[in-house]
Amino acid sequence: MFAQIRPDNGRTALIEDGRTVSYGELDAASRRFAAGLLGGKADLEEERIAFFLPGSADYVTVMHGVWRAGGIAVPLNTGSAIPELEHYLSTARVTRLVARADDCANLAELCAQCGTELLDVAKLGSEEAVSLPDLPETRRAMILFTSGTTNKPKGVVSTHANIRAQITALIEAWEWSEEDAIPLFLPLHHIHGIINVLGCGLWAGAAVHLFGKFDMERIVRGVAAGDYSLFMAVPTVYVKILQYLEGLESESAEKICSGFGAMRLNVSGSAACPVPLFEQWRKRTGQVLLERYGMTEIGMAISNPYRGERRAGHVGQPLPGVEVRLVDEDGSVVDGEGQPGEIHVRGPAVFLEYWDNPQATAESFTDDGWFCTGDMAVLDGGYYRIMGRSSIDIIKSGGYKLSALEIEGVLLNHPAIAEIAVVGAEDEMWGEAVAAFIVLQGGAQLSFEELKAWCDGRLSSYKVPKRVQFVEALPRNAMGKVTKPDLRPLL
Ligand code: MLC
Ligand code: AMP
Repeated sequence: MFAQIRPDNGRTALIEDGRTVSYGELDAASRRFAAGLLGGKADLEEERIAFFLPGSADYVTVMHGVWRAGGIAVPLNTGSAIPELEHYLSTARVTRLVARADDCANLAELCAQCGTELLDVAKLGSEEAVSLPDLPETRRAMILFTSGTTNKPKGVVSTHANIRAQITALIEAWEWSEEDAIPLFLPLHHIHGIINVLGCGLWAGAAVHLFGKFDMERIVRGVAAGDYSLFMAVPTVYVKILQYLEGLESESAEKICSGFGAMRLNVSGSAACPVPLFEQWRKRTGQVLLERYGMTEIGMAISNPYRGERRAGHVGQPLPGVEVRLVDEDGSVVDGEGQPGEIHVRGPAVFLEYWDNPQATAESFTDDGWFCTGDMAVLDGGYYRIMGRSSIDIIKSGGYKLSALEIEGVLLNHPAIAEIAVVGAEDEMWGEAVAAFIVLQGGAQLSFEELKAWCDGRLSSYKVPKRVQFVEALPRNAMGKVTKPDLRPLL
């Protein structure tokens, strides 16, 4: 993976706040960083090194430095609450955490608790010339935390070979080249930002423009100026841009729309792109969005074609090197069109395992090596169409996958809450919004505002319920279990 930074291509790798970093500089910086991490050792031997950094040249240097030194990179969500970070550090048994000086003060107590050494990113490079380990591609490279139908997020482990397969499939399918330029504003603890944008960009020798976060004004200024050839985002971002354009005078809006129209590709994914959004984007910018389907565990699996019909409401066909099948409720492989089934995926891009969790790993694969995604789809005129997820306990909000059970588990610690059911409520902006039905303890009082304030520091902001209904009781089935599907129409 790291080998793909070509130091002598004479091109710009990263652009951050007007500062450019060439491939040669990035290569040298990541080598120095690797040497600093190694501190005389020959190989980090899969030591877990976490980093708490916004999308920045520092982030890229650290990630590649960890890889070059033979460690496992654990990029953290800089928006996480401390208890969430504690889970990541302790689950992955992280030995060292790299952060900026400004953040170190806030992380010191946590690191002391977890027995994790805290390192200031500015102080870690070593000028000493060291030889870096020669690593097999089977070496574990990265742990990303993902929510599922269990209470706490699980660590998805990918090897260098997995990452290579995930990246090269997209380079081939979407015809990435070193002439490309792309803005990167998605969070860098998920594959959309890490693999589809940063990984592909660097592999291709393209220019990646770094924004620490989604900064509408700066990003659309770059679009209007013709700075980018590619744009990749979650549907919420496209909704936000369309809304923003509505508020502009027509000349400024036109410049931005023409900027999008002049790009060679706009991609949407991580959540369903509603057909009206697809149509509005085409009408406003002239771009036909390319929708694709993926998952942390498998990279991108299915994509509409770069050349050929991009069909609204559909995700297309399997990417190069990816095998896909649909399996119905009886466990039979679906043969042909029009019959829904769970998406199963196989191939070199599929992750190795859930970290330290052989049971979850075993449960998510069939005996013959297919990964069971939990997403339902149907083949419809030669194109896959996603129908939803088999579990109501998984919510997709703004492209983030959230576990209803994790959120319920945290909120149940509130002294006024007796019972709670969290669900995803349909939402035009966010796809789904986190919604909670709450039964209060007898005599207790709690307002929505008080609940939100209580969540601060306990949950990342996008996990905090955006809609709440206080109810007398939760509906139950004959077995006494809360029946969530019945709740959604009430929102
Ligand atoms: C934030 N807000 C939300 C929210 N997230 N409200 C409802 N639902 C949510 N999910 C609120 C905040 O509380 C705040 O409210 C206001 O919106 C602005 O918050 P923000 O964080 O500043 O928003 P913004 O920066 O505009 O972020 C929007 C976004 C972001 C879409 C850019 O959510 C994002 O980056 N999402 C992408 C996640 C991603 O990369 N997923 C890929 C996973 S990998 P207030 O009241 O304070 O103003 C994967 C595989 C695959 O899925 O296939 O790719
Ligand atoms: P994550 O676990 O965060 O990687 O999210 C992966 C999940 O996002 C998938 O299992 C799907 O449920 C969802 N997803 C990704 N792309 C799409 C898409 N194009 N349409 C619908 N759902 C999608």
